[in-house]
Amino acid sequence: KRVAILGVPLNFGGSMAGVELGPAALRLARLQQRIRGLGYEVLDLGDLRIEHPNYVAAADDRAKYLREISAVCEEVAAEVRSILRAGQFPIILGGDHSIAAGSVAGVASFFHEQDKPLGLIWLDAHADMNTPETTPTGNVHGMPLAALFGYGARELTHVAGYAPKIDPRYCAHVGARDVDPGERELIRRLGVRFFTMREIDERGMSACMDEALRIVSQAPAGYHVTLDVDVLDPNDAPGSGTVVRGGLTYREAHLAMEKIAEAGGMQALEVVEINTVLDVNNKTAELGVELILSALGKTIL
Ligand code: DIR
Ligand code: MN
Ligand code: MN
Ligand code: MN
Repeated sequence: KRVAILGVPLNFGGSMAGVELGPAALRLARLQQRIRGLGYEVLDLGDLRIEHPNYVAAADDRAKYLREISAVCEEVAAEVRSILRAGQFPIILGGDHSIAAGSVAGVASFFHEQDKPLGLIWLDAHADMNTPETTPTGNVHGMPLAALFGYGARELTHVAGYAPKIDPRYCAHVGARDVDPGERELIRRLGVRFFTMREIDERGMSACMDEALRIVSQAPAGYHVTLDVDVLDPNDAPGSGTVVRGGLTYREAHLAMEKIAEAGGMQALEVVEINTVLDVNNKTAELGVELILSALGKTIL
């Protein structure tokens, strides 16, 4: 029961300042102490040092700061791999979601050495399935899931030296409500299982998570969990640069995390895209910590 926390204060995968302070906001909400309170040994590795690019990307760039982001992702992958080698459980704090091309690569490559494919739960309002060809913004934080499936820029797909990292049949996406046309096409082509807000409303979070967990639990290595806070309803999580109405409620999100804890196979956990400039009284970071605790097994009784 040893947890290692790694902050990745990267913000140039999105187009807004504020997400680079996500790790600080989660620590301010006493993340380490509260995980310790659950009976874990906690090691805080601090933040990865990130140098901000000293130029401004062209507005029509199809993948802004791709090389810089790729370099950070390689470092994240190496750090996460060494956490796993040390027998610890990695908790990665973003930073924008482009870091997942590195964190998931780290976990996947660790198990790849043992020939065990990794599963993946992606909680997000967005699909994050764009490529430089389909992106409407050029922001790399809209591309990491496609990259993990082997689609998009080689700098992202080949982090940790190989591709793909994830087989679509071991992936479940939860909470989508804002999907771009190019993403829709790739989702269909790959047959990725998306539990959209429509389906969650119709069937309930409980049934959707049961099915999502059945899918990712087929993966021999277990699964990585990545949570973009914009999956949450803006009422509960105002601290996001890309809020979309109609998201997961406080209770649905907790239920999802509690079910993940119960299921058992989680190999790493990541919380990204908290924007401290837009947050209100650190509310989104507080919720982020609560959700991490639920995912680590905190229960009511
Ligand atoms: C949009 C927004 N689909 C893009 N994506 C976001 O820029 O590719 N993902 N915000 O979290
Ligand atoms: Mn995202
Ligand atoms: Mn998102
Ligand atoms: Mn986002």
